[in-house]
Amino acid sequence: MIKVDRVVRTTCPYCGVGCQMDLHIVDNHIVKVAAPFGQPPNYGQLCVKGRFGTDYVSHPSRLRTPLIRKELGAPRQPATLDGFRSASWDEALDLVAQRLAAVKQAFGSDAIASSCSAKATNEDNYLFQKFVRAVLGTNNCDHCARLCHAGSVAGLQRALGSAAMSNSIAEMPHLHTFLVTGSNTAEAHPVISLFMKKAVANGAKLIVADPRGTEMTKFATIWLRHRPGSDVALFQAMANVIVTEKLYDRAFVAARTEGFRAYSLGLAPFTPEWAEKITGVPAYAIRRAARIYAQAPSAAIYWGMGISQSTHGTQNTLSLANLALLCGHLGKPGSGLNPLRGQNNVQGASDMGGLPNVFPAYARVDDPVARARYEAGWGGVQLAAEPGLTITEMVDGACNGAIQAFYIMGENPLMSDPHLAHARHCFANLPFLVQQDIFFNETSAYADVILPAVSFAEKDGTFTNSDRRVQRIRQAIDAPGQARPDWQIIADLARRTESALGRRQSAGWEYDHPSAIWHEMAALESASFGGIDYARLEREGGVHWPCPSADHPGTPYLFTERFPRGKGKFHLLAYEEAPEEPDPVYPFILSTGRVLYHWHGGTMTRRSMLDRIYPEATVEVHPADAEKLALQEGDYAWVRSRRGRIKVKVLVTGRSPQGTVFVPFHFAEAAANELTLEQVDPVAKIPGYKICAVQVERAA
Ligand SMILES: Nc1nc2c(c(=O)[nH]1)N[C@H]1C(S)=C(S)[C@@H](COP(=O)(O)OP(=O)(O)OC[C@H]3O[C@@H](n4cnc5c(=O)[nH]c(N)nc54)[C@H](O)[C@@H]3O)O[C@H]1N2
Ligand SMILES: Nc1nc2c(c(=O)[nH]1)N[C@H]1C(S)=C(S)[C@@H](COP(=O)(O)OP(=O)(O)OC[C@H]3O[C@@H](n4cnc5c(=O)[nH]c(N)nc54)[C@H](O)[C@@H]3O)O[C@H]1N2
Ligand code: SF4
Ligand SMILES: [Mo]
Repeated sequence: MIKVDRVVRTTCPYCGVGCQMDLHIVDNHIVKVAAPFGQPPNYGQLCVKGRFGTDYVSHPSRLRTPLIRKELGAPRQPATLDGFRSASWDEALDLVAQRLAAVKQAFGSDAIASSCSAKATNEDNYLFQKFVRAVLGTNNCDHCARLCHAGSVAGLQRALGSAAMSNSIAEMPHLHTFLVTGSNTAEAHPVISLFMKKAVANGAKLIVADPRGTEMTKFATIWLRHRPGSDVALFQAMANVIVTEKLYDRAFVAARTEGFRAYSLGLAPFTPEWAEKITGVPAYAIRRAARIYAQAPSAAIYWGMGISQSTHGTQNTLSLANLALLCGHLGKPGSGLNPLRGQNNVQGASDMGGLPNVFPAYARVDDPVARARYEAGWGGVQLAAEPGLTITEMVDGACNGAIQAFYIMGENPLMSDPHLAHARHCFANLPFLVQQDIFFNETSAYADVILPAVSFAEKDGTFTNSDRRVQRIRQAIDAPGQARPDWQIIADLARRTESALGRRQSAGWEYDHPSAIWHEMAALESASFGGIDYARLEREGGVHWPCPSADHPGTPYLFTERFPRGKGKFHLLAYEEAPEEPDPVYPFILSTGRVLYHWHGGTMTRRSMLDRIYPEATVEVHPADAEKLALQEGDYAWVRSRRGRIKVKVLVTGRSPQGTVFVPFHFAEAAANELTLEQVDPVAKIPGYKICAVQVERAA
């Protein structure tokens, strides 16, 4: 038996479930990961990534010193690590401060773009947006939430006025009825899927609406296998049934909603027979699903990227919100509208104001009262009232010269953005790029300065999981080399940028510990966070915000009395086609997404033992399509779109429907985003990663 030096309780760095884990440390290495029983949200469960995938933190390629591009200022070419030299923190941070100050002075604040990180802590993200807003003077701050639940957020804001998951994970085993759509829960939120399966074992009815067969479809009472992109037709037809058959909750509709009359009259043409033609789902199945959902005493809806990542992501979300409002399945246990948040701290990065239109707790930048509070709280600065640019707009801005400098913390757009050839062109055109990461990733190749950050296991802070539960992470091991926690890098950079701008040094950047940063943030947004502090998190393990005071228990489910916008609002929707549909030259739909063993651009999981289990990119091809294409399992195929091509290994499987192929986006050497389309939802600005047209051909 090896003797364990210490066991440190922390939160998983991968997904939004926010599993609590105990890191067993020997000799500054994580040698084992266990999960505490009796502790929400995971009650002793972990998936393979939490259990075996944290070994990336000890990978030899961790960044250990700041790096500066050797040929600074020369026309930009993508560089390998050899194109960079080590530098001291003083040299690197002074260079960044001077360049950012120079851009601000020459081109104005809005020529600077920034991206905070859903992998970093609440404290890191609060400080990041404070630096961007208070020192750089712009609201150009966004993060991967844009590529993720932006469609859900825009839809929920319109329907309810709030975008967070309404109910808690702890309720799941006791669900009566639930709808899962556009979520490959068993691979993307594995521990949540265990609770869903438990609910089914306890007798719950499960409706799955997904074009692709997933583990969850095996547990479904009814599986609606609709055509990709036909969600509005499917869910609006369910609403038609609920209204026609008078299955809706009259009392709830009267007391808590608005716009019902016009909406219900407008629903008449959207019959199940009409929807059958568009979705491919038989009308009787649509009727049956509508009855199951409407007649349940309480029913929850869970969804993922199949709904949000669409050029109609806002509409898709509204079509789900309409169902919940009709049936009164909101504001009580086992109900609600629940977008399953993806990254470990995407909820937190959004809550902390890492978005172009809001401060922490979603206080709007164009609201003079909120602005005045932050101007006073941040030492008498003047803040911009105009909302900033979104990620996709900032990348485009680099192309057309509107953006002159980009500061990216913990994101990898050159794997995660759509249409990578376009994104690379934009980054090559950008005059100054600063990256702050734990590894050299695909985006680092375009950086001028790279700042080494520490990982979740090497710092203190908090993450907020998918059900709004604020939980601690704790330093368990020493950082490699000179790497520093993100919050320390930002605070140091902020002080240096203030001096480069010739500003009086404000006292706003002195923190001895992340708890002091939390304290500052919570005081500014006490209605949401005032009752949460590190001492309480130590005692209770986690608290669901909103939590306004120390004696408040926290809020596991929202909307008991009212919606943030007052009444819930119905929206009648028009069904629209995807911007690129298959044609004779590009006859297949490409759908992209995730596999259990890998994480996004693979920066972390491909430096983990998980890579040995799933070492290369794959394309799922339906057996009937495989026969036509003369493809067999294990062959290689070229997948081509109008934007690029990749070579991938063939999996022959009925998981994807005929006519659709699925490629995960985790593999740099065969990056799915070479193929995807950059068109975005007009409201949410999210790309439609789930549908573009491709051809598939056997590779020699
Ligand atoms: N292993 C692993 N887990 C992860 C991640 C990871 O990279 N790897 N990433 C995390 C992040 S950031 C996120 S956002 C989540 C995402 O979690 P998910 O959204 O569950 O993940 P995706 O693989 O994108 O799966 C989307 C689902 O949508 C379905 N779909 C495709 N087109 C349509 C459509 O038109 N309509 C409907 N209704 N469904 C459709 C697909 O068939 C698939 O089942 O996962 C998180 N968890
Ligand atoms: N085709 C296609 N593309 C997609 C999607 C899809 O379904 N299909 N999904 C989209 C979605 S939902 C998302 S959320 C995005 C994700 O897109 P990104 O957020 O760009 O992807 P990640 O690979 O998670 O990047 C995280 C980076 O943070 C670094 N990191 C980890 N921990 C820390 C830390 O503590 N500090 C710092 N500074 N860095 C850290 C990692 O090394 C990595 O480089 O991808 C989007 N792109
Ligand atoms: S379910 Fe998510 S939070 Fe839990 S162990 Fe797996 S990746 Fe980590
Ligand atoms: Mo995501």
